[in-house]
Amino acid sequence: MSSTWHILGAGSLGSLWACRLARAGKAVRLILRDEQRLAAYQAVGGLTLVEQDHRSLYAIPGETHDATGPIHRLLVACKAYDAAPAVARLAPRLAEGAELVLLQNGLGSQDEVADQVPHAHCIFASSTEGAFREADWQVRFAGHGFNWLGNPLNSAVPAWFDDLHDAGIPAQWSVDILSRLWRKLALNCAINPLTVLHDCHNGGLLGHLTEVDQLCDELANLLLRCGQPEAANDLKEEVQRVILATAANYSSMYQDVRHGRRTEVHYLLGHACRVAARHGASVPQLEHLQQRLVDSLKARGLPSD
Ligand code: NAD
Ligand code: KPL
Repeated sequence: MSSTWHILGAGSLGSLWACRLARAGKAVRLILRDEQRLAAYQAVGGLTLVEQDHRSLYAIPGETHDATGPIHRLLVACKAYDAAPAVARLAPRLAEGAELVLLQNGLGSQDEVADQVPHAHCIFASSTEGAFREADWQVRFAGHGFNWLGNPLNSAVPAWFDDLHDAGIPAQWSVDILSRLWRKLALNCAINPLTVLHDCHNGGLLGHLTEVDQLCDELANLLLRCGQPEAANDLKEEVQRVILATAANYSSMYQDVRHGRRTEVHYLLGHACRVAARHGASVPQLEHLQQRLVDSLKARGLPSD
C-alpha cells in the first residue's frame, strides 16, 4: 500500500496539512480542480505556509482528478458542500480499502462521502486549528488548536497515525468521534447564526444570552434524543465559556457571509433540524433561527442551503 498523502482541496486547511506533512518528509500530492488550476499552481512553484513572520515554500507535486495511479490515502479538505461531488470524481482511482480523512466541519457530509465510496474507509476529523488563505497558494497558520480523528465503524488506530505526530500536527485518535462532532455542531449552532443575524463578533452575544440559552436548552434535548448524552453535558456553560474566550473573534459563518461566500449551514443548523424531524423532536427555536438565517442569506444573494 502506498504511503502517499493525496490532498483534495488546496485551500486553507488542506494547504496547512500538506505543508506540514511535506516539511516532515512525507510523500504528498495535491489534487487540483482542473488543468487551469494546475498550471497556475505550477507557475508559482508550490504552496507557501506563513507562520507569524516566517514564510516557507513547499514544492509539493500537483495533479488533477484525471491523473492516473491509485490513491490509498486521501485527505478531503474541501468545504462540506463540495466534499461528496469532489470524492465522487476520484472514486475510480481509490484503491480497495483506501483510507479517507474527512476534515469537514458539521455533520452529514461524511455520510454523503461514504455513500460515494463504499469500498473505502472513512475517518472523520474535528479540528480546532485555524488557517486562512492570504493569497492563492499561500496560507496563514492563524490559530493553534487540536485535531481529533476517529472511525465510527472501526476503533483501531490506523498504521499511519504517527505521520501526524512526525509532522507536528497535534492529533489524538478518538473512539467517539461522533460525540465530538455533535458537540462542535451544537456550539456552532448556538453561536454562529446569531453572530450573522445580530451582525456582531462572538462577544456581542453577551447582550443576547437569553436567546443563546434557549437554543442551548433545545440543542441539549436534541442531543439526548439522538443518543449523544456526553455532547449534551453542560452545553450552556461551555457555550458561554467559548463566547467569552473568543469574544473579540468573528465566527466562521460571520466571516463567510462578510466575504460573500457560501456557508456550511446545511451541515450545521440544517443537520440539527433534519435530525430533530427524524426523531420527532420539537425544536421551534432552532427552526425559527434557521428560517431567519435563510431569509438573511437570501437577502444578501447568498445560497441558503
Ligand atoms: P477552503 O475554501 O479554504 O478550501 C477548500 C478548497 O477545496 C478550495 O481551495 C476549493 O477550490 C477546493 N475544492 C473544492 N472542490 C474541489 C474539487 N472538486 N477538486 C479540488 N479542489 C476542490 O476551506 P477551508 O477553510 O480549508 O475548510 C475546509 C473544511 O475544514 C470546512 O468544512 C471547514 O469548516 C473546516 N475547517 C476549517 C478551518 C479553517 O481554519 N480554515 C478550521 C476548522 C475546520
Ligand atoms: O468554531 C467556531 C466557529 O466560529 O466556527 C466557534 C469559535 C466555536 C464559534 O462557534
